[in-house]
Amino acid sequence: MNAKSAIKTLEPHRKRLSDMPMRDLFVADSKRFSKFSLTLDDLSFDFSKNRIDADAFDALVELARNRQVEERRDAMFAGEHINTTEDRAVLHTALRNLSGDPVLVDGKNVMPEIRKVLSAMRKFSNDVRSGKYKVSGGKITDVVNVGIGGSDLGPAMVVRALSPYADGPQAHFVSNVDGADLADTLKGLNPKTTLFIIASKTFTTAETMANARSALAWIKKAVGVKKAGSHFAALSTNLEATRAFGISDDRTFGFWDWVGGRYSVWSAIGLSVMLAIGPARFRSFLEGAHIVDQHFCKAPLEKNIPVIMALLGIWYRNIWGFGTHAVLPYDNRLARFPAYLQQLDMESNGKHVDLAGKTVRTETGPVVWGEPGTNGQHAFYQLIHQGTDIIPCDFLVAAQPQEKLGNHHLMLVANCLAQSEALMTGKTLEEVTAELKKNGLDEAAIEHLAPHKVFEGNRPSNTFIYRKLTPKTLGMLIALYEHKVFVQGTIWDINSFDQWGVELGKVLAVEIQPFLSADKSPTKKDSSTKGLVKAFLSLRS
Ligand code: G6Q
Repeated sequence: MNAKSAIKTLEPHRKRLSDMPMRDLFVADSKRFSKFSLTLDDLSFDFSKNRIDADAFDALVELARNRQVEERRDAMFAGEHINTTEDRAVLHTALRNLSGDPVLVDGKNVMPEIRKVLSAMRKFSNDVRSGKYKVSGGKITDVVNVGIGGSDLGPAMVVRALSPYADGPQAHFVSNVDGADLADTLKGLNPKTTLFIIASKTFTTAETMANARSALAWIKKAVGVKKAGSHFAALSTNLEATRAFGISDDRTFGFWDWVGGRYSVWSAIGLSVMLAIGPARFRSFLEGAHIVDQHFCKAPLEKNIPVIMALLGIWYRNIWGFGTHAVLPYDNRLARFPAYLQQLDMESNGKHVDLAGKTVRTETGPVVWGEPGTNGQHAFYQLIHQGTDIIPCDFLVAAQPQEKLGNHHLMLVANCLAQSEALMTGKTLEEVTAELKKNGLDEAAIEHLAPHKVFEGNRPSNTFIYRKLTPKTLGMLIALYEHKVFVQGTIWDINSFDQWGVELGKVLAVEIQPFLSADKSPTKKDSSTKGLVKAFLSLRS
């Protein structure tokens, strides 16, 4: 059965559940939470506040089975070339394989190479952190990761999330080719004690190379040409280019073409993380992901957290027609987690053709977005509660805070739980009317105000509660979403591991750039592009 027909089998369940709001389902079944929640290690996943009943859930699990999620998962872990448009294996899971088992790519066990790079990263990190590795001004005080997309979002998000564990040099991230990014970052840094990590799988990405060259100029100016090299390290698969840039091989940390950019934080791309939190905690981070990998491989589909996350996403995207998905961490240090997931999900599953190159006949990846609660509550939650779009949400919250600060944490958790409750239960016209009556409003005032205060409810959400935002927990969370995205891609029959959609704009930028310094109109362009070039040139002087 093709993707569309398989997904369509869910339709009768939507029809049935359309007349059964979740609040009624909760009343009817006191065991709903225990039926629709799971625990994995230190993490609890509640998916009971979704528009499902036992039959719909079974049908969803059946969909995963019919779409051969298990077979394709096994193919991924076995190193088959499931990234067909680039003819590559997809093995970010090997980077956190702490089991001791071999992982074969084209018949070769890649684990020894992975361990070799990890051990080189470990040695370098220990040397930098202890001060054994010295640059012109002595011990490194600041590390600037220069990279973009997958070579930036992962480490930047993780370093921020794990800041309570950071006891190494201060980490900074420069990604945007907008000179403001580099300039703002370098302000206040001492070039004599700064290390730049040029993170680029290809070592050809225009933005990264432009930032790397400007960083090199900044260092050379301060310490001279001869000493500049020691202020640079590289994370790349392109040794020729790292050498040409002047970075010695012993400060170049490699990875492989079977590690996709947005899946690369577990690889050498995580060096800035390791420098910040140290090798032992970096290992815990890998361990968290490994726990999830094992769960994904071994747990039956109906108890498999990433599979369930994926199925619920399909349910809402394809059957209920909900086009966006919000990720709302009640954990301020996860501020960049939604942005990270945006790349993971939207770059992976924002596809319009299937594996055979045929136009897909179902909607694929949703728009993913979000901001930390409680800030979001005072901003865009209005639309989530009362707008005309239904937005399935993921709430994330820790049981233990990093800071013991009065009752802040209890307030935070209470808000998180209150939001999912409010979204689910809503508030009926009768309830609003009774409340306004109780407050002494007359009938006219009630009639005027009541409709505005009604919450239709029945708005779905998942909630993750974990013990604490530790390196291990963060590793788990990221891996859960990675596998969710994979399962959805499998069900939609698309390639989640390429990203051809980002190419066209890059090519056109190269074409346009020469027109921006010449007072000459790009003749072959549309009138808007020509007009914008003209406006730019006139405003420039
Ligand atoms: C991620 C993408 C993309 C990539 C950047 C940076 O999956 O491939 O975001 O990570 O374009 O690429 P380089 O690491 O090659 O500079």
